[in-house]
Amino acid sequence: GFQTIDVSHQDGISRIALNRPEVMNALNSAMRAEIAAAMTDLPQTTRCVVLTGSGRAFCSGQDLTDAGAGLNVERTLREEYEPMLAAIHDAPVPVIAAVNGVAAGAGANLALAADVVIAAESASFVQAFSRIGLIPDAGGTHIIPRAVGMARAMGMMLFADRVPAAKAAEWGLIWEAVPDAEFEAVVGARAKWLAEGPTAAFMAIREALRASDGNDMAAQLQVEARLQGRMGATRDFAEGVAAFLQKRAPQFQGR
Ligand code: T3D
Repeated sequence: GFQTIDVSHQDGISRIALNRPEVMNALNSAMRAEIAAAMTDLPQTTRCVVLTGSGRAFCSGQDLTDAGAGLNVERTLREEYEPMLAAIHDAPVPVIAAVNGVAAGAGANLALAADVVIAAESASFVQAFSRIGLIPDAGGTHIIPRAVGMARAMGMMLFADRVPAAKAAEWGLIWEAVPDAEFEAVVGARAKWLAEGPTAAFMAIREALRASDGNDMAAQLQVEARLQGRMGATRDFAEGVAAFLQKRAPQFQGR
């Protein structure tokens, strides 16, 4: 069993809840290792992961009672943060970050490592790092300027303001902000959609979008042709077309 996270599997959805609510789910060594372990050891039946927080926060970032002078920050990033982030980034199924409350520091960037971020309206995103004399890590300096542009990225990082969920959605930092009362239902419906969907296509969409970062149009057309060639041979494509023609809902198997 896990000590710092709560993991459950149901109906093709694996739910991983950060579970140190007394410190707003701050990340310590154990939690980083457990998130990586849970993400790399998903059941065969899992077709969507929901990463969320217990209590009123999503994650407050590095546990600051473990930090400070003398700590080898670079080693912690390389040996503990990188494997955790890689496990999310390279997950074999879509990952939803369900941001139930504040996401600060590496906790914000942990959420942004997911494929899709859904936040409760009362949640917020804080690049808190410069308040303690650090730079944003855990991938923040890569993902944030691409999502929101340089001016907003710079402002978020220099001023360490709390960016409310609605503004994060308006800026394109996250997919959607939903009223708190509807949050669980919306996350549940989105997770069900992904868990019952064409998993191979979802993973190829992720691959194509990531490849676009360094490609011009000609190179990206090659990526699309290669990936679409693979999709054309899937059962889910055959099923999707058959279901359309028969005017019924498709039954995707994920392959
Ligand atoms: O290895 C390395 O160090 C490098 C890696 C760095 C990665 C990083 O993530 S650096 C950034 C670390 N995170 C932060 O700087 C955020 C610190 N927390 C906050 O700014 C605020 O707590 C929040 C904005 C997250 C929430 O504010 P608020 O007012 O809603 O709650 P609070 O009262 O500040 O916090 C509630 C409790 O959680 C409180 O404990 P208490 O007083 O009830 O006993 C607080 O100390 C604790 N807590 C919050 N964040 C952390 C934490 N304890 C340890 N570590 C935390 N990060």
